[in-house]
Amino acid sequence: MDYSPRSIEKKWKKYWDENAVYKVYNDTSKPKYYVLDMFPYPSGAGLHVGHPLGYIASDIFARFKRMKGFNVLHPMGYDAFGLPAEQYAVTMGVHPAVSTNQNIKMFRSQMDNLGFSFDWSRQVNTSDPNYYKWTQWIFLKLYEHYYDNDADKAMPISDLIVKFEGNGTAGVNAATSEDVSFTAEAWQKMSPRERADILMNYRLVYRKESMVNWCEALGTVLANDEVKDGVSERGGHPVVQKPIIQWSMRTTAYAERLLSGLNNVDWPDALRAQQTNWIGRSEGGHMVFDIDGHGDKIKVFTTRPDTVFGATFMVLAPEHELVAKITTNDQKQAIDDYLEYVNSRSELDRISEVKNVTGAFTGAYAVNPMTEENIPIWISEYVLAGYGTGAIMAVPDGDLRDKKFAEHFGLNIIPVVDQTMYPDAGPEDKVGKMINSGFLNGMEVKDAIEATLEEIERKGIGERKINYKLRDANYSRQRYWGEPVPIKYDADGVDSRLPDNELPLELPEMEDFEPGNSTEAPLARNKEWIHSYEGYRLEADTMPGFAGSSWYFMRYMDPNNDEAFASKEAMDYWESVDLYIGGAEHAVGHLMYSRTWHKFLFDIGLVPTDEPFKKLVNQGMIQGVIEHMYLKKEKTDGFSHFICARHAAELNILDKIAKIPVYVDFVNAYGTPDSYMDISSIKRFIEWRPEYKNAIFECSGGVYQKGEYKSHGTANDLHMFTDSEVGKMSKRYFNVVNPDDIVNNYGADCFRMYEMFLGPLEQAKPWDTKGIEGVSKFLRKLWSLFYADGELAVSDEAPTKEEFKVLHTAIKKISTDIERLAFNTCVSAFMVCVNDLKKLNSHKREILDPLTRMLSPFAPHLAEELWQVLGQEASVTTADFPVADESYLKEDSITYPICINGKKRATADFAVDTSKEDMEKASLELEAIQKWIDGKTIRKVIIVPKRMVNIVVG
Ligand code: ANZ
Repeated sequence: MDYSPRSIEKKWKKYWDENAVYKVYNDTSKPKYYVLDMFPYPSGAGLHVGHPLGYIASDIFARFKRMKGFNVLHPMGYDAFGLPAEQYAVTMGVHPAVSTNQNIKMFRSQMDNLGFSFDWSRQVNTSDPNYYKWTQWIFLKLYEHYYDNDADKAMPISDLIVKFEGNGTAGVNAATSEDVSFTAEAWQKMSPRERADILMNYRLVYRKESMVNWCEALGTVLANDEVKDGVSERGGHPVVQKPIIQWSMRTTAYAERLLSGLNNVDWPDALRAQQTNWIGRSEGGHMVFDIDGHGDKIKVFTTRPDTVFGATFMVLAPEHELVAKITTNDQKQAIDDYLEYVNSRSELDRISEVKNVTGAFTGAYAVNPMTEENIPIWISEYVLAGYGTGAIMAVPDGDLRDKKFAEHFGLNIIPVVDQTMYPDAGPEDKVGKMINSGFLNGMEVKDAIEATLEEIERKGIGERKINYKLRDANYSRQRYWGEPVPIKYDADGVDSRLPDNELPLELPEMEDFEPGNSTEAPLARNKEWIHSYEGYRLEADTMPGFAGSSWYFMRYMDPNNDEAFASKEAMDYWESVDLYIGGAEHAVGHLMYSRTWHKFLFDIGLVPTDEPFKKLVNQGMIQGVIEHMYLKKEKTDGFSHFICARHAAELNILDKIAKIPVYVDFVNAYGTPDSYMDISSIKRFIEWRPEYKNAIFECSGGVYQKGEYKSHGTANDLHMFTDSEVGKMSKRYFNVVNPDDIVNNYGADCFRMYEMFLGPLEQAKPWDTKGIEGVSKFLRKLWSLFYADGELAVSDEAPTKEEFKVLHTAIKKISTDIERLAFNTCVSAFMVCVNDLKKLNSHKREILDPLTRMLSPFAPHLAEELWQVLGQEASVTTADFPVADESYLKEDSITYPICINGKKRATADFAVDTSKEDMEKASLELEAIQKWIDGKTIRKVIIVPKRMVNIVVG
């Protein structure tokens, strides 16, 4: 029988399906292991060969753990709400629910094709009302809690109300949007609307007017991580700043715990560093400056309080509330002009372009609390409204931006830190001795910072403060395709929640779901739905894409529960994710949001751990080969003129060339530097791009045009070299490889092993279809250990020591490498093992049985078939993973070269445990040695264990 992946794979998929082989029970008698993939959003493009890389890796690991005796949870689902799914629907002119379902079917069939061991009975779909009921429920829990800084956890808003009733804000230390303080009496006197507004300042999801990234083309507000270089990440549309009222999530309340939690997870250093920078903790102090002739004061945040004697001016963010108040009549025009300029700039422009120094003087002066000198107050775009207090004391000697500003506008510069002892240090290094700084003079910077903080606290003009760059996450989308927010407003605008028994608040069917060109969300147009509660108006914004993905991994534990998002028993058993594999692009999005939600759910006792993902691995991207043809920008005799890439480079005319990406399969032997198109590929190219049917193709070896060629030799000599590079796999470059095509040709097992063989999981690597042949040959060779010349060849003879050694060497290598997720070296170890067995002509059952079990995580279909060939009845997935027997790996004897004065004169085999004395004696007795030492004096015999015996004679 020959190896036929197609029929084998079909047979075993059916078997797995019919026998529910991958169904997972919450069987607490076994130790658990949870392997999670980042679930895909079901886009219309389907999977390409890059997507399954992580899925194959996690599947191998899940299967391995199962065979090691663990009860393994390995689920899959769909992140189906959100912008991408909706945009696809809009482009295709179908309803998102319809396109999402179609896409889910396609994804499912593509994944099924690859032989994954997912328990599909646990599938989640974030756009399914039975799922988003719980997303809404968790949202309401966030809404009903605030962050108590003293308890360092989330607490019920109802407790806060009790505090307000008793003592007002006295004794309340909570995470808020704004500092507020009031008495119990004031609270009692407030209207319901006023109270609602106060509570919003505390809720963990809250409404607030905020400047948002407004994208006209997408008709929505974008999160910061959806904006790249001032345009939307999807589609590259312009983004401007606009104030609207919307929901936010108080992620900042968790900043410190998000940071410290990174010490307790096994994540890649690069990822932890990204989150650390994103959180951006900085230690310093608040300091208050009087304004000359005004009652108001300016509060600044500084990381360098020690430099206060060098603070020669102040800068407010243009949006700072005091700007209008303190600007003098003389300066009003200058300030107004400047504000107009700033409005045209995005936050990103403002922080990235430091080259141009811009600003305007308010005409007002502050008083430096240490020098008691008057210092001018300016406004400038480099001070951001959303960070610290939106105001700074400017120290030209300590901060480069302040220095540039002072130089540009001719402001005073006082040196305050002498760094001559630290020739390599810059201002940011926080080293040096204080000068011109009163009581700080002579102190080292670090001590001076501490001394200043003590002094300002003593004087009552400031206090220590830790700031974070992290911002609260935007939680509103003015879009249709998302979870409705279960909040209603009465006629006075007082918000309240929907009761639990009204959940899910279902997204209504709407024909016209596209975003309009205002900030109003599409749901607001559905008057019937918006007013479905008598006397109330429902919230029209929907939740952001990250809502559903912030907790989906908990739902897999108990996916069909209607009483809770998952039962306590299920969560106590599965606990949290042991291994999470996914793309590095989610570092500060999904992975921040889900950690925040998880910490919140932990605070209120709903999940058993503080961190959701113990170990995390980012798989590298699979890249594509990009092929370009060279087209001359100028036509020749009115014809488009393609030129051989090599030739163009030689002629040095690259500036006169346009690069046209072409389908990689038009190109022969692609891969740098020898990719070329022959006449048949040029013909296929013309069929694909008929606008070039008359073009001139100037190849190496001749010219081709309109079906005719002029060549020095035959048509076969015409080679049109292309330009190959490794880059993104993308439709744009016509280099997308669909896994289904590979599976059709080679089988899923071959595809799986080949993807792993490409290189280390974490590394980016180019897809190269050529290499797959090697893996396919390997599988056929493996098959030939079972079937020789089409006949069953398995024998019950006892294996030799050598055969056992080959097998156990592979078991040892593969089992350690799987644990390290080094699947590429596992595949090589399989290849070495099969080659060696082939050389030994081994067909023994005692060897093939463990080999088949070991193969099962990698090539599951083939392993099932071979397992059956070996006469087994149950699925190989229920068998144990083989264990290496070290006794087979020990060398019995070693062949030593026996040298005289360093020259090899003979060899001898010694058992590994032979003593040095015995080796020396035996060596000297060898006949071949005797003749060399005859009559000479033996000065020394050197024995290097496992290496050599050297006899020194003279
Ligand atoms: C005086 C000073 C002297 C400063 C000195 C630095 C060096 P990080 O580490 O980023 O937190 N700053 C404060 N708020 C700002 C805002 N809204 N926009 C722009 N800059 C702001 O840096 C904090 C420092 O950045 C603060 O310390 C402040 O300048 C500035 F030798 O105060 B410093």
